[in-house]
Amino acid sequence: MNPIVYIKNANQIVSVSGASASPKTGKEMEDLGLIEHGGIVIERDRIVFVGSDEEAQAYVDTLAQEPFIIDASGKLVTPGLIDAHTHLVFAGSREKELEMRLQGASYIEILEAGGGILYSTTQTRQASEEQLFEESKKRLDRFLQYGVTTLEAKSGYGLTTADELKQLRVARKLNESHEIDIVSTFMGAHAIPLEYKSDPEEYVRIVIEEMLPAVAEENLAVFCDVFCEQGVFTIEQSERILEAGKKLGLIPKIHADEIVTLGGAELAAKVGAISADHLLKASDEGIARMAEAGVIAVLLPGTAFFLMEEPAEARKMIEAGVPVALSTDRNPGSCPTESLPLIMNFACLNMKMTPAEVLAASTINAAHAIGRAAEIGSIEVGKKADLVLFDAPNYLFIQYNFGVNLVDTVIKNGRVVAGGTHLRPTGLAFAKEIGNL
Ligand code: IZC
Ligand code: ZN
Repeated sequence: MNPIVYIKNANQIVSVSGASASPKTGKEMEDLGLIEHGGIVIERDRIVFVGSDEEAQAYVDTLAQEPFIIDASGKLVTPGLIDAHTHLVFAGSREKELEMRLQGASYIEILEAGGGILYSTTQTRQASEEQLFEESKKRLDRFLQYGVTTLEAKSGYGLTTADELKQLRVARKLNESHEIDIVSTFMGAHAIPLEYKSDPEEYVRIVIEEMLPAVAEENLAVFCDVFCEQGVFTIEQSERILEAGKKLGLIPKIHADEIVTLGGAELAAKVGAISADHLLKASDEGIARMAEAGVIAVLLPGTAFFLMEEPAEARKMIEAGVPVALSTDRNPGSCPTESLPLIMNFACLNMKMTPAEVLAASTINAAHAIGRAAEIGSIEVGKKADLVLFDAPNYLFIQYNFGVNLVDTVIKNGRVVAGGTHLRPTGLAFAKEIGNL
């Protein structure tokens, strides 16, 4: 018989329903499909019922078997959080750069001096697949504790065909073995490696003619991303790389207008990118083009915070009708955290997104940004049972009691897979029981 799990008597359920076909924009981002005193029923890995707790009880009463009950009294239930932008797979760390930046060096100066991404590239090239797997798995475990059930992972610390493939193969293995689902992005165009510093065009040629076909051949990525930035890849090079990716079936994404206003937002609209990410310095024209083309703005306020920069103009984007998603940008240089809830706090407090918009942005809109909205991102019948129980009475509370892990229980594919700092011993025993189903 299929196991049935009944999440009983949640104080509040944020269902984020009704936006699986297209991402939420404007005022729609405020509509969370709230259910007070709700219940959810799960069969195997799918949600089969969501509604008031009385209705949920009536639903399970009709079933021929006893459900496992998860008591959600006093708790908030949301869809599993989705991180649509991470650089998950790398070796080593860059804490020394924090000190350099505090002494006045800029992120780009550190990169131009052979540090930054290039330092992580050296470390990643030297690492075996096993080492990369272990280091990245630790980060994934932490993501899960913060309620993340699906994330996107980019390559881009290999910068040779073999080393890019190595990173993507590690991401694939992690996807196969870890509770978190991983959607991969090829980002060979993350930096010009030192050996091509005097001939960046030759590196672009290698990305287009060697790396992209190899990635497509092994079916190792869904998306192709480019660090389109002054001193990294130009608009023209980015366009060529993304168009070449498109021909091989890879959907474009862009690191756009992070440090200077280069026209990355406009390029995202032109090439039909699924998302443009960062956008700290996006022009009004770029924002308008993104709205017209339906490009999702993946905003990364943890990066702005860690680089001590002004964050993206989220309010302007939402008012212009751009669908906004939120993500960590987890990477060793400009955002070393797995706490998506903390990023949500930054979105609220530093970008003035409302608590409702923040939740839409880190669930259904993030699902759209990785092409998974038909399966995840909301609590609706038929979707995957990826859920987070927060030790919070309502959704406002998780922005108010900021910077602490309020995650109580994480459910992935209908199974309890993690508890946060508040999971009590009884909860752990229960998690083991359900986890072994
Ligand atoms: O390792 O610095 N911005 N890529 C673009 C990054 C940050 C990652 C890094
Ligand atoms: Zn990034």
